[in-house]
Amino acid sequence: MLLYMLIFVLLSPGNRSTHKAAGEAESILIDSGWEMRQADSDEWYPAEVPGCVHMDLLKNGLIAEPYYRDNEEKQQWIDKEDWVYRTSFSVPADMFQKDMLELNFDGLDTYADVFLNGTKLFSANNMFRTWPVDIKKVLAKGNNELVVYFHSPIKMAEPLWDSLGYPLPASNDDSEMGGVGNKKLSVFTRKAGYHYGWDWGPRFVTSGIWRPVYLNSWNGVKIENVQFIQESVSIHIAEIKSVVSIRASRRNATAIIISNKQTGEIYVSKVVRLRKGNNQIPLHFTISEPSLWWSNGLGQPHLYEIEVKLASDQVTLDRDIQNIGIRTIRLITEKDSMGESFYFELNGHPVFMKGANYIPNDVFINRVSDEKMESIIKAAADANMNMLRVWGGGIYENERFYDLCDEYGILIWQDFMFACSMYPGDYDFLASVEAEVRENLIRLRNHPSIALWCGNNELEWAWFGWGLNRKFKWSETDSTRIRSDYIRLFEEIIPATVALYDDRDYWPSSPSFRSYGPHLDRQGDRHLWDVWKGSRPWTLYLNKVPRFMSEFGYQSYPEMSTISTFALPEEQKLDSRVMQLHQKARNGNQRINNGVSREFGDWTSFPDYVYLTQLYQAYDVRFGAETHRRNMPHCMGTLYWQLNDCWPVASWAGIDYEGRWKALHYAIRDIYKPIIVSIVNDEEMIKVFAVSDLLTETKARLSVQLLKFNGEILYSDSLPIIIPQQTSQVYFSIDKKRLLSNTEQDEIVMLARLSSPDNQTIHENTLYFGRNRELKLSRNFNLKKSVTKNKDGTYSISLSTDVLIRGIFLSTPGQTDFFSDNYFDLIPGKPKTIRWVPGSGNADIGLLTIKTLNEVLNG
Ligand code: BMA
Repeated sequence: MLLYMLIFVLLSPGNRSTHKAAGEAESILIDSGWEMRQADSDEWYPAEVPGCVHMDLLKNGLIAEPYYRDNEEKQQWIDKEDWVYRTSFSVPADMFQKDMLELNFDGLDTYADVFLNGTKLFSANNMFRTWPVDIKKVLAKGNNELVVYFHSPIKMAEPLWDSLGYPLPASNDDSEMGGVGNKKLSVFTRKAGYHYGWDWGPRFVTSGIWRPVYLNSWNGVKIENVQFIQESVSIHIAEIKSVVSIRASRRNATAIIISNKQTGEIYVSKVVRLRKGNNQIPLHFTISEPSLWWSNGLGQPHLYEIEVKLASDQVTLDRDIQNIGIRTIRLITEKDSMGESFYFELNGHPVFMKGANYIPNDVFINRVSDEKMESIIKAAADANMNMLRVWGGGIYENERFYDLCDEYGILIWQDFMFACSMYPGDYDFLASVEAEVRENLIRLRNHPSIALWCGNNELEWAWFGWGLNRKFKWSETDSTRIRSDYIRLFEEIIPATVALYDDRDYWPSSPSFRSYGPHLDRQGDRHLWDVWKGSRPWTLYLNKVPRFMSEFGYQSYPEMSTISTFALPEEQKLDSRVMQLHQKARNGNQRINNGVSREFGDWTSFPDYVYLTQLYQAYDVRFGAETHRRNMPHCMGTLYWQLNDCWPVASWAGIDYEGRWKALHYAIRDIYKPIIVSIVNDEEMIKVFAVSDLLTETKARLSVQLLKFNGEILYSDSLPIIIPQQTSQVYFSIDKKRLLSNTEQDEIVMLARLSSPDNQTIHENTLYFGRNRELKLSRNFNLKKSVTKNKDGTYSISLSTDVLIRGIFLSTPGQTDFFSDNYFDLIPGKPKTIRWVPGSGNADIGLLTIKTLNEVLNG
């Protein structure tokens, strides 16, 4: 048995310390020497903690890569087994003498019995909770054996399902794949919903020690957590009330010193008397002339590094360091002329939210490296997003995620972890949820990025809009019970817990309309799925503009290089079994095909099809987001479904599992710019809007042109404009008949450009007059390409053309290669230079290929 210990800072769930001094509380990370076995086998294998059963089986060569081909089907046995983990450790003598010795499991997934030296410490049953336990009496001076026994999550939930007496809906729980028939077991277990399968995710109901295990020791006092409540914030002064929660092993007097780590300034220092047990000490301080925290696009997300120190006679006893942002954030829902508002106000300013819904980056959460996490958040920021919604079927993310959002200025709409299902309401379940909510509030509440707590994903909508009563044929008693369980959880317990531990707003469900009927677009937030599920053209977004769009989207396939990671060449076709296993949405391919063929007509090869699905998705979602932005301030936010993927699959994501940007992510980056120009093809008029999210007015020049695909200019105009802050207005309109007389509509494009007084492009946009398949996109173009290598190792690819080319898609086989722009149109007379950043793997500019819509449509 290996023995390895790492002494480092105290890191309990409420704390993010980075320092340790003599005399302080200490922590040992218990991450070494772990082994695992199947419960009914004697054979032990090396294991990784944090980690999970599937990844340990993979690393030991006992299963193949779960995402490859049809391995998902072959690995369903794993969740029906019990698994055992063990390690051993010893404790330094000085630590052994301390007053308090605690083991802390930051996360156990999910049904686990924990034993130390043969004594059972506790049983866990909620993946989202932490499990601190006093081990002073059980700890041995020499070797200590720690064992964690995981019960099968399937076997544990089955009796609960069997005894409930009525079915609870969980439409995404792929119980059939799991081999348990119609038993939707996910709702009984406080575990990530998407582990049971989703309409973009596989089913792997894993088990494991998914977050770190620590041995914490301390004498006298320990900081449990610190809350920073911003009582008032202005550009002159921030008044902050901190509440320091301290545990004391005996009565004593301690100094609490709160200071700024960056400047050394001491904000407050006070000696307090502590009683044995828990102490809550309020301390007020002010920060004058504060640098405010702003969301991406509006300013710097300034962070203050605040240290809270406990000391006695100049000796530091414990400390806690956190990055906080000074800002106010509120959700404003007030009656107005259009119904009821729904917008976020940051530092007193309404802010239009531009973003996406976020899911975990992997089914096996510990596979997500820090680099991958950062690349996803950075990609969101690079795409001009200012909000992500952490969707309720996944997990409360790790610290790294929220730290990155703090640093990149990305606001978070945080769901609690409930999605698309109905849940039990017995005492144990509710108590478990209450503890989960409390712990996550305490862990996350100091992050400036968090803007809103939201009860769940789509439960309210499901109840009122999905005809559940009819579908499940519940008796009146059962139906009343399910509804009252819902109300108890999402309208009583969770909001009351939020109010107790944080001062942010709570929204009961996404979407929540408050009332049903013809008012859907006048109040609340909305998920609009009519375009995808109803196979309707994207122009439908024009007629259904809500106060805040928190979900809408369209599926596409990931690039061929991503498909090649899971399908053999002969399987790379739509009807192969492997491809079908990597399309989880009901009628998914049919719906993709409806859109693609309506817009582009027939396709001839699978790679062309994949490319068309991406273009379709990009054009569709971009059209929606552009519509929402034009409709501000009626609509004050647009979050499409979904930012990222958790495995390689056909999905709504804009960034695929391999990190490749789909056409959608490029398109969204463009249409989320702080200022955009937008051309609307109305009944009789063509109208050109400018939309600004900025807090100051902008002087610009608006130029419009009507061009033939061969470059001939048919119409041209330009005018100076002033775009007031945070507005959407029409600056130019022209009678359609006048503009389009004497031209064929299938060979023209309208261009609009906003430029600054020094002629820098602010934004450009185009309008075509017809579906793509109707356009006369010519194969006979002369695309000139020149490539130069830059000093920094990147390449510049300069492109120009004699006739308009749509949807230029550049690709190389390199794994993490990046193009500064892609899937764009190239207009005669407007050359374009793209930067290529070679990545890992087979990065070679000589292998560059170019696909165009002009060729694919004329294939
Ligand atoms: C939304 C989400 C997810 C789902 C997506 C696509 O309603 O909340 O549950 O994956 O639709 O169907």
